[in-house]
Amino acid sequence: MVTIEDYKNGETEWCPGCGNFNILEAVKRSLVDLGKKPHEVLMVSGIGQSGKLPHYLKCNTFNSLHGRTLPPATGAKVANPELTVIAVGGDGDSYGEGGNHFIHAIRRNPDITLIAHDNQIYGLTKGQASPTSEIGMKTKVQTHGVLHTPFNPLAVAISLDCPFVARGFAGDVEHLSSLISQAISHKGFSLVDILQPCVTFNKLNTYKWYHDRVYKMDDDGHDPANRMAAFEKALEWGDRIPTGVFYKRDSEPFESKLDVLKSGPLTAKQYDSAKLDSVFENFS
Ligand SMILES: Cc1ncc(C[n+]2csc(CCOP(=O)(O)OP(=O)(O)O)c2C)c(N)n1
Ligand SMILES: [Mg+2]
Repeated sequence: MVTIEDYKNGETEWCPGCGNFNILEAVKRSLVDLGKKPHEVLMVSGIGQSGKLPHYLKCNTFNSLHGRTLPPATGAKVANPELTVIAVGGDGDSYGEGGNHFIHAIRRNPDITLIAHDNQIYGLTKGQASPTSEIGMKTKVQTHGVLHTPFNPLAVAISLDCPFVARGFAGDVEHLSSLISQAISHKGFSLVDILQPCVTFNKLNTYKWYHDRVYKMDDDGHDPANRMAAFEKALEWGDRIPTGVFYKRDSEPFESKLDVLKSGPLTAKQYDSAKLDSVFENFS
């Protein structure tokens, strides 16, 4: 039997009260609830406070570059579709520097889950505005307030027909863990955007700010099969902020369409070094 203890790995370097603690707890609970053993799981991250999450889990991990979480996660899934692959990124990592990868990974549709720690700020680099920061938010760099329209990851994902789109809140571990479990279990690309207070650098979107606004769509009778309704919910942001599963549909993941994988994972195959030599010779 798998337990939380199996995934425990060292001390964290996050600030006391950081929303990342609850995200880490929710991820562990989901993996344990799904009965995933640590060697069956690969966590891939980029650079950021969020990118440290895999360091604090005892399982397979890969730490990529800032904004480059999804390409290695996709590559690993294709090499070994039997792995449960989870990509972890910040709002800057996933939607800023990694914005193009976000869009095209959804189109490619590998069976991986993206957990986006959306604290509406660049945490690691000490508090610059991120793609999801609100207009008018003042930072040490945006001294007159943010001018750009915030990026809406959920609306973008739904517009690309992403097979599973959800939003959780780091202040509600139980609900968040249920969303992460559903995302991991759902076939195809899954997005879980997580509202995550950054207690040090984001003094606007605090736990109280979120608690005053966040509600669960499940209690509202939202139908995740209804794409138009999902899109409308994705545009709701203000006095009320919806969380839960916005949209889901069945899909055939990228790796299932690849003939080369029909006879088993690439990682289980013997390679023919003579063939490889002739390929290398072509480039010499
Ligand atoms: C290619 C590259 N560009 C920029 C940086 C600098 N950098 C590191 S983390 C980061 C932003 C972190 O913000 P976010 O992704 O939201 O993660 P958080 O720390 O808030 O969890 C930036 C700009 C870098 N390390 N590499
Ligand atoms: Mg961030």
